[in-house]
Amino acid sequence: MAMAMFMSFWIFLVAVNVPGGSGQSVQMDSSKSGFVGSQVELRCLFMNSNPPVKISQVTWQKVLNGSKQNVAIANPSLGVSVLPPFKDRVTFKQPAVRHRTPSLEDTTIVFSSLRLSDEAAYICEYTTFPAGNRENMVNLTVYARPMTRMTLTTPTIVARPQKRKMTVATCLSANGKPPSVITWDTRLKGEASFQETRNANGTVTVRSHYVVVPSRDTHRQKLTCIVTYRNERITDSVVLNVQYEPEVKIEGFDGNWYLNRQDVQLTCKADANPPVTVYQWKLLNGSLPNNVEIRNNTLFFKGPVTYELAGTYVCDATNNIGTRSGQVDVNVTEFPVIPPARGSEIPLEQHSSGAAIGGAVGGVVLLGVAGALLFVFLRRRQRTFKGDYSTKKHVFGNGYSKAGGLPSPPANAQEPAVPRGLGRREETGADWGPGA
Ligand SMILES: *[C@@H]1O[C@H](CO)[C@@H](O)[C@H](O)[C@H]1NC(C)=O
Ligand SMILES: *[C@@H]1O[C@H](CO)[C@@H](O)[C@H](O)[C@H]1NC(C)=O
Ligand SMILES: *[C@@H]1O[C@H](CO)[C@@H](O)[C@H](O)[C@H]1NC(C)=O
Ligand SMILES: *[C@@H]1O[C@H](CO)[C@@H](O)[C@H](O)[C@H]1NC(C)=O
Ligand SMILES: *[C@@H]1O[C@H](CO)[C@@H](O)[C@H](O)[C@H]1NC(C)=O
Ligand SMILES: CC(=O)N[C@H]1CO[C@H](CO)[C@@H](O)[C@@H]1O
Repeated sequence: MAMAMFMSFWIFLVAVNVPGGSGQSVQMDSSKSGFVGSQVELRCLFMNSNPPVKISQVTWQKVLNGSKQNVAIANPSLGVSVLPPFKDRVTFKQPAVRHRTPSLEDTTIVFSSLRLSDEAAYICEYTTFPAGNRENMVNLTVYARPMTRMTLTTPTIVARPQKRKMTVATCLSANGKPPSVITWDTRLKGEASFQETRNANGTVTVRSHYVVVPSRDTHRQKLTCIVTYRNERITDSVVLNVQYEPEVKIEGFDGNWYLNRQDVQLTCKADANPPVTVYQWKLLNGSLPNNVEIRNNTLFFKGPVTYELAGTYVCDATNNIGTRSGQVDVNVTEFPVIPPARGSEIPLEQHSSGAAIGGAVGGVVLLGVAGALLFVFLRRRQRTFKGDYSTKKHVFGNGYSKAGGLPSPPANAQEPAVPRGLGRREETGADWGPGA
């Protein structure tokens, strides 16, 4: 509270120069400012108390580097004079100053079409009789609004495999006074460099380059330049267009290509800018099987799966920037791979607590009891209905059911059907986890 009162008192002192002295004073603003080309009023008021004095002349002067230069003079008997460099741009605000019997209490001047060179201190001096001279001073500051611009180095930036840093955008705030401050806002990982050039007329050009290593990750990233000029914020954004060679992967092999499966296919998926123009398929250490049909980026295998399909398939994808490959190891199994039963896995993964383990143990015990009961039941049936059992056996031995799409392996198959591309199956398995 006391602090605030002190501050306002201080501001009052600064805002209005009230020099000491008896009776008379000249009142002015302590400082004024304006932009190049604009106009500004420099206030000058003669405050007179008793006894009244006679104003014999009012002189406005510009003070720069300690040297004084007359700007305008108002004399009650001789009239008004505005001196050459200021003639067209400075006038007394009150018409009364120019009257035949002038009133010189308010000799405020209007300064128009401000130039940077007008920045100086200005003295308003009253010559009075019999009190002598009274004067005061105002500091005039001239601002120049900068020209602000953001540019991309090139409309399209090419990500080179050498991973060289390059300037992708430049932000410029030219010929400003006071100088601007440039900052960047982006999620791009990069560095900014800053550079300031002082011009002869007192303005400053600020320039900042934003440097990144162009890559797939920098494509479509937004880069914003924030120029702060006095209390203004000017922002400008660009979205990078980065060209990069294809990033290739092959989809379609699910780790479960078994003999006689129908309609399998491999698709070459490429992320590229610009888009891929050419896809090329090949089989490492061999030629593509006869029954494949290539349509755009997809390899269709006509007819049933055979062992001949196994191998490492490579897809070369090409765009303007380059060619990159993806590959997949295809293994063919005799029988379909049956995914592990879901029910037995999920509860264990979701709560790996004592309770869950207890439940699992309980389940195993229960399964054991059920198995024993079934065994006893079947033994009894075998003894009573022998023919019935043989029909069941026949059903088991029967081949592939059309509805499910996945034929079951014969009951007498000794070796388990283990896929050779096991890694992929673990990927799909993750989809059944707690997260899915
Ligand atoms: C005006 O500017 C001068 C120098 O730039 C400074 O010394 C002086 O204190 C200023 N006067 C006021 C009233 O701000
Ligand atoms: C004021 O003085 C500085 C050096 O002290 C000089 O560079 C500048 O040109 C001078 N300005 C004028 C208007 O004479
Ligand atoms: C200041 O100087 C710069 C460089 O010479 C110029 O481009 C700019 O227009 C000048 N500004 C003003 C307000 O005269
Ligand atoms: C494929 O051929 C290359 C040599 O041409 C050989 O080094 C490589 O071991 C072969 N790969 C397979 C899986 O046969
Ligand atoms: C595949 O290529 C054909 C021309 O061969 C074209 O008409 C079709 O649009 C393409 N399909 C896709 C999905 O790119
Ligand atoms: C041809 C081929 O890709 N064979 C692979 C099948 O899977 C086994 C193991 O999973 C690999 O060792 C083979 O190279």
